[in-house]
Amino acid sequence: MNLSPLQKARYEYVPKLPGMLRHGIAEIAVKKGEATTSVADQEKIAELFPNTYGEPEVTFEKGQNTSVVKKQVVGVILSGGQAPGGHNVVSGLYDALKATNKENVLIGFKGGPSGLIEDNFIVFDDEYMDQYRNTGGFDIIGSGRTKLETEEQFQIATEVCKKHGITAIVIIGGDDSNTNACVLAEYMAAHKTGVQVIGCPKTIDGDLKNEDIEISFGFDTATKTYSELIGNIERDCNSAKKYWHFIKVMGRSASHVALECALECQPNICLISEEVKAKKQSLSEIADYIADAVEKRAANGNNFGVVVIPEGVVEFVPEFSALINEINELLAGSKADAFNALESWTEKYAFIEKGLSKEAMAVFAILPQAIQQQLFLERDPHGNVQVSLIESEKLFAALVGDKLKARKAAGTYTGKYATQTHFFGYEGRCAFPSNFDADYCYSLGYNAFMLIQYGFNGYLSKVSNLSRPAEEWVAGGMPITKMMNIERRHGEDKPVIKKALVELDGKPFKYFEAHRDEWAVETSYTFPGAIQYYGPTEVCDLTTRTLALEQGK
Ligand code: FBP
Repeated sequence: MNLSPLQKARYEYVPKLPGMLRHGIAEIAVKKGEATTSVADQEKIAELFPNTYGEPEVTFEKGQNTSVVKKQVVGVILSGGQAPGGHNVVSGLYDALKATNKENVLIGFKGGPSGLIEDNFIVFDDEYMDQYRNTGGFDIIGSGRTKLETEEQFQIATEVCKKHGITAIVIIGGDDSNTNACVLAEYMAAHKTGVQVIGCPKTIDGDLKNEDIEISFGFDTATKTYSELIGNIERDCNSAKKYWHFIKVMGRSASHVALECALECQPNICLISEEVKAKKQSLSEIADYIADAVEKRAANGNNFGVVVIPEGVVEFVPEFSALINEINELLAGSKADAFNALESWTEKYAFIEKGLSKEAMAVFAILPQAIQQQLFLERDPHGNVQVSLIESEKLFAALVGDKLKARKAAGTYTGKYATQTHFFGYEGRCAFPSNFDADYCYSLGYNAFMLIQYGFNGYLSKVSNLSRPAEEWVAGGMPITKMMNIERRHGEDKPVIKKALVELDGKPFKYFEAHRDEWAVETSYTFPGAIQYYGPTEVCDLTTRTLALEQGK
């Protein structure tokens, strides 16, 4: 492998552990807290998880290590979308495991959860591990989106564990993967397999967050990467003064990523999906809202600006999700064949017009033709429209253009409107982890092993007090059942970890709300610049504005 100078330098970086884990394995003691209950639906969750419910929160502290010494064989899985820092979770886990006992073994299941079922694995050694320290990506073992949720999969997983003598599995994933980790932990306990299951909170989307998980790993680096790019575009935009840039940022459903980028960069407009839903805004209303800013800025001679759009926004527009449901219905099963047999777009349009309700057709009709066609071309394996593939940055650029044309005709707007569109997503998921993510992830992995060593099952590795220097971070674990509630999924009541959307009464949104009118009209851009790995702490180790605001900083 050809190594860049930065990669070589990052190999030398020593991630910072929470102070309480810095004294060496022999001096890590465990302190149990109060018994826990789930965030909601306590009776039902307790009934579903009789072996793992109600366990106490735990914290590690300096003291004598009293864990039982036995050989540990640990399996690790990376699950779902990449997030910077995943490699450091593995290296933290590996280092703690080896520091406890040189005979301990770490097995990596390849390609995500399916690696466990297919028994596709590697055994880590120092040489292999060292190639991945402090690097981005999940290529150390790969990742995948297979869900571990059926009894049959659990049986196979148990067999695979038996074969390797596995004593614990660490699942590094988002809310769904950790929900499944919790179900697997209960299965392992109920069947007395002796296998412990520990989760680690990952996702750049930032929606695995609650009173115990302050931030999911990867969010810090991904938002810093997008903010750098948005800041650069803001500078370009303010230099050339000729384009409105519409920038879509990743985050499948929650708008945490968009909000954090807005707090970092102060663009003219940032849409927040959760607000769109709460206010039941229509596409036309959103386009008018953006067009108002374009018009006001044009009146000041500023025919340029930056609009940030969260990836999932269209799903939060009530009339748009109603349209999607009707399209899914219109093309369900064999009905799609009749549609596909039509040759011209005019014929197809007539078919659609006949099939949709008047309300849905009204929404469909205002969409640019390219988006209309996307809705009928891009289907998932179940035949449903893939909303995440809709180019909403182009959609809003076009809808605003229509509004401005009308305003020009009415004589209220006289500016120039030229657009550029961008999507920032995958480029943020595998960046070299920021110092924060490198430290946080290493700590999560190290800590996960301490949970294993002390015999805990069905716990999430928890590191908190994160807006303070790493020395003051608090390491421990929380039963995953504590984060569960019952939700209706695919027509069934299921125990799941509650997904955290942007809270409209939360401090980050309130701060944004208090400033956005000014940002819309003025040019108040801020330029975060590239992630800094070396230099003063206040530049290199700083975490997100979201976390700082949430923690009252
Ligand atoms: P996770 O929730 O698994 O962490 O993935 C997040 C994400 O990056 C979303 O932001 C994005 O919508 C999605 O993955 C893209 O998935 P894919 O890699 O399958 O295209």
